[in-house]
Amino acid sequence: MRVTVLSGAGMSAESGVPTFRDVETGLWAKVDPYEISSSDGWRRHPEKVWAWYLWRHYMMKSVGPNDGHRAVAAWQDGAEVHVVTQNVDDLHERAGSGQVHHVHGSLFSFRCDRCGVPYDGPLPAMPEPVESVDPPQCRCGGLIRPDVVWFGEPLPSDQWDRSVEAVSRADVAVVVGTSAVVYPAAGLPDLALAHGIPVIEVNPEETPLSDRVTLSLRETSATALPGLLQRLPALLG
Ligand code: BV8
Ligand code: ZN
Repeated sequence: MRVTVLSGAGMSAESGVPTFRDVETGLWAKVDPYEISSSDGWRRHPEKVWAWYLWRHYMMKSVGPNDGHRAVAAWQDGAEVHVVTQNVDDLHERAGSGQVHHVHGSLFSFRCDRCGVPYDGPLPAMPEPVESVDPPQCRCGGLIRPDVVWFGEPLPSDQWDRSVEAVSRADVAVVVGTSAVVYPAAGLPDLALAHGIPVIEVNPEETPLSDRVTLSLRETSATALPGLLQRLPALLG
């Protein structure tokens, strides 16, 4: 069986990683996640954007995959599993998933925002979150940025193409922990439905997808995913 998982920030919530929505209440209440994750935000105040990403990069060292990530990795024992994730963390990989497509990039690689050369130089230590840190400079005079996709930027075509293929070839798609508002990623469940592929949503809250998917489970990812594949025949009838 071919399973394609479409995951968002809710997948990492039970690992202690704030979602974009939590960000409005938690640690970063005073920043607008949509503004700080945009190319305009980077142009306006790169030091604030750099501090946010550096903190999120460091925070990943203190968290680990949860039962949801581990369940998706375990599904590989009996199925062909592709993970298409909007998340920039590495928790799916750390849980053991082999086919992970990051449509919005990653916190773990950096590049120059002018000449594009990859940066693997030293990163300043960040024991606790600070509001502003000057990003390193490239020899060309450009600034070092995270390899994430900001609002207003195109998605990496190789990751996107592999994601569209993984959705189009799936026997079932499982959409987990996403508010389904950011395009084009939010259009992938509809692509599955258009191919007649059953789509199961796992989210404790309703989303714009909920009334379109085959089945919407009001459960958290760490609760629903461990037994989900075994439940599929009964759930899909
Ligand atoms: C592009 C990376 C074109 C950085 C992110 C007007 C209309 C339509 C579209 C647009 C428009 N204006 C602009 C656009 C396009 C725009 C867009 O869609 N905007 C939206 C806001 C309307 N999209 C773009 O700009 C994209 N690029 O279109 O380029 C182009 C083409 C050619 C040339 C130039 C340009 C780029 C979008 C990528 C932005 N980058 N992330 C980073 O991570 O820092 S987006 C970021 O937010 C995430 O990656 C994710 O995609 C998005 C939403 O986050 P979610 O993952 O859904 O998480 P969220 O917090 O929102 O929700 C959590 C969910 O989990 C909730 O539903 C909650 O109930 C649930 N949950 C909570 N706990 C649990 C749980 N679920 C399960 N278990 C739990 N325990
Ligand atoms: Zn450069």
